[in-house]
Amino acid sequence: MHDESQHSTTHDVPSRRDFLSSVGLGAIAAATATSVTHSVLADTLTPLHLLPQEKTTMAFTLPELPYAENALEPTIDALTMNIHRTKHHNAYVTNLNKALDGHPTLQAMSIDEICLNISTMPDSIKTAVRNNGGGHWNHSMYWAWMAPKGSGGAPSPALSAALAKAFGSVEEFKVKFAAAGVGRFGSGWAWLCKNADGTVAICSTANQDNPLMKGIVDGCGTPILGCDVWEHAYYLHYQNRRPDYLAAWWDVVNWNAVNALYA
Ligand code: MN3
Repeated sequence: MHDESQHSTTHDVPSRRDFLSSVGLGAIAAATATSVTHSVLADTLTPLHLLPQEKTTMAFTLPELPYAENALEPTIDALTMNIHRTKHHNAYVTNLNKALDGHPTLQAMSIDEICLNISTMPDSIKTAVRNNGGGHWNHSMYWAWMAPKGSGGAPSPALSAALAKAFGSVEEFKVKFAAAGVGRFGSGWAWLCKNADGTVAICSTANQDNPLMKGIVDGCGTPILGCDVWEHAYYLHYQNRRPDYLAAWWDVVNWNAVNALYA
């Protein structure tokens, strides 16, 4: 465990340096209307600082979308986007902050570090941090992993080669990824992960767990793409038809973001 007595609110930069220093969608929170007209994250992804950039307060905050709420229609309707972010995601942020209250060392961590160090969290808050910290990381990335149709680019040559090696082709990857999402019983996420040797693999997790959570989720690499398969992600438009949501979702995947995370 961390020695919280030695630290106050002023952590220096290295201590909260993001785990994936070369990849980061941190700018998502800062992405404002001025940057949303491009291929969405192309700008904000360089230099990718994974999620929360330097926090200016001890509290985590709900990121803004890097596109309009209706920008993903018809694949994902504006009302779903609104409820999903301002209600569901916001609740994860609120409850994460509540759980971390009184733990300044943990508050000073980035959300990447929180997930990576989930096993070392105090027992009294571990479940709350796992659920709500995972929820915050997963959703912040989910917004960044999507882009309006036509603006998300395509898999890079390097990523395409890795997908072909692992799954036969990019199209076969999509089928297998969707199957992982459909096969997740109840609520959870489907993931594409990069292994240390550059190979890629698909996995899925329950609830708000993610592959960064070593000690809880083992055997997965670093997540470079994830899809929310909780019913709240698709129910208004697709009702019970999770396979239809997963099939349509490729229209709004932000491959530029995935490529950057793979690189
Ligand atoms: Mn969700």
